[in-house]
Amino acid sequence: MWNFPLVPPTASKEGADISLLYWAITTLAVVFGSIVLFGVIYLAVRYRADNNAVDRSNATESDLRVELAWTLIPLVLALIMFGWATKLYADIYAPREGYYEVFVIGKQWMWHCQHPNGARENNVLTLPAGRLVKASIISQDVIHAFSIPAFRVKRDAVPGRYNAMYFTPTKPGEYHLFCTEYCGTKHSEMIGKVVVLPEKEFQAWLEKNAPGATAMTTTTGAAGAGLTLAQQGEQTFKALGCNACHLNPNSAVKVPDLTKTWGSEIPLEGGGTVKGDEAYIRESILNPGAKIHAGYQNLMPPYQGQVSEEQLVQLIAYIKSLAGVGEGGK
Ligand code: HEC
Ligand SMILES: [Cu+2]
Repeated sequence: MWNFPLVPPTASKEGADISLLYWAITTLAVVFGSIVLFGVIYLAVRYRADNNAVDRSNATESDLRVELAWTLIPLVLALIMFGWATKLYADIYAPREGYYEVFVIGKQWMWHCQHPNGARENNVLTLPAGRLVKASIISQDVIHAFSIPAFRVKRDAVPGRYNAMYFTPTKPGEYHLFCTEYCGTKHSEMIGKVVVLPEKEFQAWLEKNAPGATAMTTTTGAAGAGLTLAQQGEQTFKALGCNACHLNPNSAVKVPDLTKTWGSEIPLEGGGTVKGDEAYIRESILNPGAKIHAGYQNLMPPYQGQVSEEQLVQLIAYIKSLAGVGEGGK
């Protein structure tokens, strides 16, 4: 059937709020646009050169009341729109808690998604309806943008940095997923779908797609079969030899306690502190010299070029789990 909707469906809680703002601004624009347009047409016709019926003798040159009205009314309306939009943006993009977290890695030209239980998907993101979702988005190569029009959200996928995006899918169904930042030859093919399932079906889906389960959708091979994301991280941790120093009572090198890294304020050599979050852990692995934990020496080898984005996501999940942090943050 021919189907060409003018606006995408609205399928998230945040999307409903954004749609309301969108239609309010559109309505205002149409109303004021019409006043101006029809005013112009009316005046152009009425005061056309050959219309002798109008009296032009006492033409008003200026009127302060009119000037004030068309300055102040639009100003107030613009400020209201600004305030409304800013509040909405801040509410939607501010860190929130109690979420279901997925990691999204953009690469030329696909989206790779990882779930906490270890399930992986390419160009498909399966999510539960009615739960707050946090997508931690990063790129492996160039800048991409992760956009779900039905949820009215989008966030850049930037190399070297995790960008968080929060939303609450409300309606089960299938929705478009786009890359909305030109990223090379096959940018237009960097599309996929978001599948929203009712909670129960979602749990069943998770079980079925957990690595090691029979109906496996894994494309990246056996690494970490049967393991959650954090457990895959533990394996990676060992495979990369991190445990030669960390979490090793016999380590020859004095190292910070990784079970305390996540979520704490870490004192830095040379003063200042940094929050133990994804960004800090990522940098500590790739380029440990950038920020030295106070009281320790710059003895950790840089792993830049030796760990993939997928492994970094696993390592972060592992270090997070060491701090006793389960799903949902905090
Ligand atoms: C040769 C020993 C050594 C190895 C191997 C090593 N590290 Fe480190 N690591 C250190 C030292 C020393 C520090 C503290 C100095 C600093 O901040 O760079 C540190 C700091 C860290 C920090 C910051 C922790 C904090 O609380 O400030 C993280 C995270 C980390 N390492 C993760 C890893 C991971 C993951 C690996 C394996 C990919 C690894 N390390 C391999 C020695 C090591
Ligand atoms: Cu892209």
